[in-house]
Amino acid sequence: MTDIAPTIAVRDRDVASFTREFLQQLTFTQGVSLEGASDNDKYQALARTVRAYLTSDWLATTDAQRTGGEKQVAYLSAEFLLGRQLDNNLLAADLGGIAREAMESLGLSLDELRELEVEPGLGNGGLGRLAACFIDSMATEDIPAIGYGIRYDYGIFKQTFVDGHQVEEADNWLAMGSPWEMPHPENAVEVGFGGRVDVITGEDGVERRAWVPDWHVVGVPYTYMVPGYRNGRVNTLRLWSAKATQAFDLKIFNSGDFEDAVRAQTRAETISQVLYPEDSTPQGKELRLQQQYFFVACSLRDYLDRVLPEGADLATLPDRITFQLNDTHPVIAVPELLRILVDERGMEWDAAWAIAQKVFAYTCHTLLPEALEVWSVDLLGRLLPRHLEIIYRINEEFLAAVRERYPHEPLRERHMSIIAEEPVRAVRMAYLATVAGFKVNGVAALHSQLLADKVLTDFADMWPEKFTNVTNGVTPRRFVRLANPTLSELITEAIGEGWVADLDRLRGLEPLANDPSFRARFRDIKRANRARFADVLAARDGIEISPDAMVDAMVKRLHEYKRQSLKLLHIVSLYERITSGRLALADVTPRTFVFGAKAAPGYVRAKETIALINHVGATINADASLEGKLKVAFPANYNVTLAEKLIPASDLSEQISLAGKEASGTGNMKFALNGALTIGTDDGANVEIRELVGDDNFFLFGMTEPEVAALSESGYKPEKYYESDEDLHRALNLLMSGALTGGERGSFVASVCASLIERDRFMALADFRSYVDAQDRVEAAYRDEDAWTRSAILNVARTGFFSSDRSMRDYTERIWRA
Ligand code: NBG
Repeated sequence: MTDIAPTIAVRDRDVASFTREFLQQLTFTQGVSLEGASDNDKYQALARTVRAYLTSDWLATTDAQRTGGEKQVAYLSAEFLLGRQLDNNLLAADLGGIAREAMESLGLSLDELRELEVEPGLGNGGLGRLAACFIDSMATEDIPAIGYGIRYDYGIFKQTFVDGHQVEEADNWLAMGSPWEMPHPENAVEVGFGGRVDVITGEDGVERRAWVPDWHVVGVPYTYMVPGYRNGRVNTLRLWSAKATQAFDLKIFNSGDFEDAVRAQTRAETISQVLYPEDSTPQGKELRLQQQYFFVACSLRDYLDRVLPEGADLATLPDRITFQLNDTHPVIAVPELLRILVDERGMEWDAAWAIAQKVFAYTCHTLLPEALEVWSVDLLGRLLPRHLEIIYRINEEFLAAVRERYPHEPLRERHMSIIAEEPVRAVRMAYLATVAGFKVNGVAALHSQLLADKVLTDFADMWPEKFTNVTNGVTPRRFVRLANPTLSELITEAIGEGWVADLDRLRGLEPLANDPSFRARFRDIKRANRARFADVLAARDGIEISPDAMVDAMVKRLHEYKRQSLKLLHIVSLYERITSGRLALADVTPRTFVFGAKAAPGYVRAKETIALINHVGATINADASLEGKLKVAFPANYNVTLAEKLIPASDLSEQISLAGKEASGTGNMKFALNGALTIGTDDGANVEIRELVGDDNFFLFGMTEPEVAALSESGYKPEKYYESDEDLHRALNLLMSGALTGGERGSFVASVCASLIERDRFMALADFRSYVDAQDRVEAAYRDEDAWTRSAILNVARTGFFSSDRSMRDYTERIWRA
C-alpha cells in the first residue's frame, strides 16, 4: 500500500505551490498545455486553483457542522445575486498577492483573467444581493449556515437598448461552465407534483394520508463554497438544478411515444431554467410555484437526510436548525415539513405542528400590498394537493385560536384567514409564514414598524412578541475593500486593517474629516475612481464622461415607486431652466447623471420610462450649448460587476422612493460607505442613514410617510401640482412637446407624462418642488469642496452600522437564538 493521507493536504501558501496547482489544473482539468490554453482555460484553471485552496477548510467546516451540536441556520432564498467570485475568494483566503505573483511568473495577468469571469446573475436586485451579502457575513461571523436556492440555467436577462428601448437577451452564464460549482448527482433528490391524496389505514387502525404525485422531477445539488473573511470557515451554498427522472422518461418512451418522453423531460427541466425577471410584484404563474416547491422540497430533504446527524430525534429540530424564509418565496416549506413529519415519519399532527412553529422564521421585504404573494387554491390544490389540505388544517386551528382570543370580533377571522375569499380563493403566503414562523422581521426600522402597524396589523396585535426588526446590511469585503481598493488603503493606513471584519471601527476616521491633507487624499481617490469608472464606461458602453463632473447616480430596478421619473423631471427642469435663460450655465455644476435599471419585461410603464430617459439623455448629451456640463449616462445591463465600479466613483446617491414604499434599500448603504452623499426621502433605511450621518451630511426632501398617507386620504390630485408649480409645468410641457425626444410626442412620451399628470400613483409631482430645492442645496454644497469632502468622509465614518456582519449578529440575537 502506498502511503496516501486520508484527507486532502492543505495547500502550501507560496507562489511556487500556487503556480504548480494552477498548471496541474490547466493540464489535468482543462486538458491543455500552457501554450495551447485559451483565455477561458486559464481563467478556469485559476478559479479551480483558488477552489482547491479552499477545499480543506470547507471539508473541515462541513464535518464540524455535521458532528458539532451547534444550532444552524438554513437560509432559504429563491435568489442569490452573487456577482463575480474570483476576487472575493482570493480576498477571503488571503491569496491575492500570491495569485498575482504566480500569474506573473507565467507571463499572465491576474487583472486580465479576472475580467473573464461571467457573473452569476441569479437574482433580480436588492433581495437577491442581500442573500449573497448575508451568506458572506454568516461565514465571516462564524455562523454555521447553509444557503439553499435554485441554480437557474439563465439568470436575470441581459439588457440591451435598441433605439433607447430595452431589449432582453438570455443570460447564458453557464456557457463556459462554472468553475466554482461542484455537482453531486449522487445526492439528487426526487420531488413530486400533482396527483392525489390517499387515505391509508395502518396496522394500528390509525388513518394516515399519503400523497401520490403523478409526476416527479429530480433535483441535482450544485455546491458552492462560501469562505469567511480569513477565519478558516467555509460555509456551503447549495443550488438545485431540475432534471427529468429516468424512470418516468423510460415508461413513456417504452410506450412508443418519443415526443411525449421529450416533452416530459422538457417539463421537468424547465423548472430551474430561468429566473423570473420581476421583484416587488409577484407573478402568480404555475411555473413559479413549481420552482418554489422544487427548491424547498430538495432543501428540506437535503437537510434532513444529509446535514442532520443520522438517527437524530426529530423532536430536537428546534434546537438544531432555523429555516430562515427569505420573503414568501420559500414559504411552501411549512406544509412540506409538516407533510414529511406527519405522513412520512408518522408523527402526530400536534407534535409536528409544535416543531414547525419553532423552526421557521420569516423575513418580509416589501410593503406594497400587491407584492405579497398569493396562490389560488385552485392552482395550489392541483399542483400540491396534500399541501393544500395541510394549509387548510393550519388555518382551521389558527382561526379557532383567533375566535378564542377575540370572541366578539367576527371580522378579525375574515381579515386574518390564511385563505382569501376575494377575488378568487387563494392562499396568502405572508399570512401562512406569519402564523407558522416564530419570528417575523422587516428589513429596516421604519419598514418593520409599518409592517406591524399597516400590513400585518392583526397579527402584530395578537403576537406582538413575534415581530422584530433587522436592518439590512451589505458586505464590506465586496463593496468597500474590493470595489474601492484605494479608499481601503487610505482607511487602513489611518485606522489599521481590522475594519474589514469590524466595520464599526470606521468611526476612527471621524477626526480626520477635519484634516485638510486627509481630505485632499480622499478627494484625489474619488477623482481617480471617477476616472476609472469613465474608462469602464468608455470600453464597455462607448459612453464618454468627464472624470471631473459630479457623478449623480440612480441605480436600482426600474419601478414606479422608486421614482426614476422624478429624477428625470429634475434633469428636464434643469435643462429647461438653462435653455429658457432662467438659470445661467455658469452657475451649473458639471454633472453626470448615471442611471442603471432593468425593467421587468412585462412591465410596460417601466419600459416606457427607460425609453424616455434614453431619448431625453441623447438630446441633452448632443446639445452643444450646454458645453458638456450635463451628461446623461445610462449603461445597459447594470449588474453587480458594474456596481463595483460605479459606486466608488459616485458623489451623490439618489434614494428618492415615495416615503413608506421602499422597505429598506441596500444601494443607499453601499454609496454612503464609499463616500457619496445621499439625496433621499424619509424612507426605508434612509431614515437610519440620516440619523447616523447627521442632517448636515444628508439631503432630505419630500413628504414623510404620515404625510403621504394623509394626502392619499384627502384625495391626491397631481394636476394641481402641474398647474401651480411653474418649473414643473414647464418641464412637463417641454417633455410633452417632443423637443427632447426627437419629435416623438406620442407613445412612451405621452404615456409616461399622462400617467404622472393624471394618476401619479407614487406622488412624484407632489414631491417635485421639495426635490428640486434639495438639488439646489446639493449644487451649493458641492461648490464648497472642503465642506463636501468633510461630509463625504463623515458618511464613511458613520455608516459602519450597515455592515451585513452586524445584520447577522442581530439575526442571531433576535431570531436564531431567541
Ligand atoms: C426588496 C426591497 C428593498 C430591500 C430588499 C432587501 C423585494 C421584494 N424587496 O427595499 O424592495 O432593500 O428587498 O431587503 O425585492
